Amino acid sequence: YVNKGGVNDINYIIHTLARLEKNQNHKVLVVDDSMVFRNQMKTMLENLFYEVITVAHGEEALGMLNSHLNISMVITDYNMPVMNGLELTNEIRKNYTKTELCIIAISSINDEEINALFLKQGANDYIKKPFSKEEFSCRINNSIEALENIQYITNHANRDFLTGLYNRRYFFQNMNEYIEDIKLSGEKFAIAMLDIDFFKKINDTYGHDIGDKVIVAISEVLRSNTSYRDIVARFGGEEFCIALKNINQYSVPEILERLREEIEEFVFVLDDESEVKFTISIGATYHDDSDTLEETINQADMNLYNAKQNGRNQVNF
Ligand code: GH3
Ligand code: MG
Ligand code: MG
Ligand code: MG
Repeated sequence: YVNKGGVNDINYIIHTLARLEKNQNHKVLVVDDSMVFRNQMKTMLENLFYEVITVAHGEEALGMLNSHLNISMVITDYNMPVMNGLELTNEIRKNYTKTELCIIAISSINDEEINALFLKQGANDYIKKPFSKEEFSCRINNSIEALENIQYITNHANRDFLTGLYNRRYFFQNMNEYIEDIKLSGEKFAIAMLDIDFFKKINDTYGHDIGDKVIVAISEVLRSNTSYRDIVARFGGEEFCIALKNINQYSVPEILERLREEIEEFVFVLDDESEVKFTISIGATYHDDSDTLEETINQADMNLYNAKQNGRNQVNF
């Protein structure tokens, strides 16, 4: 229905067609007690290329959100048994922010306050029945587009451009929140600082571009040899910092030694099929509850200095 309702603006049509392709990446959860309306919504959304899941009430919706990662949008009715749309919106917002999930409320209810109430509870938008298909598709697409933009910006603010690893800013933000969270549980973590050995020589021998590719290759080795819980960050040039979370004290030297070996064994093959090899030095320490994050990082950094002094390609604890 790109061109229904008398809209002939070519830019609008081009924009909408471009959206259809992106919409395929989004799951939309429709919550409505009326089967007729659920099916009608499903058809309209599928015509916009969204992947659609439908449920008949709020509790089912909450269960679906918990079990399905990656739902981008919830479209909820107001009048439903068990839990009305406002209560559902309120429940969802306890766990999902507007930067994670859009909520759109739809109702025919003739109460002027309802629309503001939904927005106050955290809905992104409100659509009053009856509505045209065109209004529906514009509002749904607008909210999804805003979500995409926020997620794009957030991702770029948190990550290093070259490697896609987390950046220093995100590392500190995440770790300070984590340290607050583990105060009660007593969970332990370790910090490792890593620096590529004789990296200047790689740049001087093969050029800066190959140097960059080596940094990317090493990033991938670091990522694939750590847990999804760990924070792997590029702190600068050819220096990395890893937070190993929720550790069993005795496993850390082993994990880091394996990481060092993986990098030592890694072969970077150039276009002319010649091979580049490199090693990394690692300084690490456990976080002590009485220390600040900065103090722990400084300790790891001193240990990295010692690893370099003692001959490089080693882990110093
Ligand atoms: P060491 O074993 O003592 O660490 O020796 P090193 O040569 O690696 O010395 P250092 O860590 O001090 O040098 C880092 C060099 O890495 C300096 C700079 O030329 C290079 N470098 C820093 N950032 C980048 C980057 O983003 N890309 C590339 N290609 N090189 C970088
Ligand atoms: Mg209803
Ligand atoms: Mg360095
Ligand atoms: Mg170095």
